[in-house]
Amino acid sequence: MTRLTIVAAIGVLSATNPLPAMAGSEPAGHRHEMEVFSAGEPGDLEKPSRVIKVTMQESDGKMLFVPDHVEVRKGEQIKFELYNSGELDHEFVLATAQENQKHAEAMKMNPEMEHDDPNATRVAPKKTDEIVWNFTKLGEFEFACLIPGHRDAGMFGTVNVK
Ligand SMILES: [Cu+2]
Repeated sequence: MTRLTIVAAIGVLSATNPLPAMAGSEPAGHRHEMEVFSAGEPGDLEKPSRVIKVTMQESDGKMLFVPDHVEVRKGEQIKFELYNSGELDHEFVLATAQENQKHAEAMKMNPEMEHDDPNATRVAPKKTDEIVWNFTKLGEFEFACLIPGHRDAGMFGTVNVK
């Protein structure tokens, strides 16, 4: 699967820059070239963050985040400390619920798609990772696991920015 077909499959990038200008430092996985994020902005590691620990897990046929609801003040920077306590890989993708739903559908067609964007990461079993995020916008956002079937199994949570 090439990068271009993945981008086409997602169908969200109407103005993708075809030049490889931004490709130099990119890790594997797909990246959205127009870096506009619905849930705010990537965090600044030089600045302080409030830490919120989120566990990713499976139990009784369900997949979930604990906690599955977070309250944030507008302008607050949050460091999500992620821990996958389950047996499977899980993702944390921060966007709007609508975007995550669309993206999850796209991933059902491209299950090997992985995320390594400022607003998203994939965490292997028993591993940890972090997402530092600046919540610059009011509203309700969602963190979800977009590995096929996981969001449908309950693997999403909400962030309310007030
Ligand atoms: Cu998952």
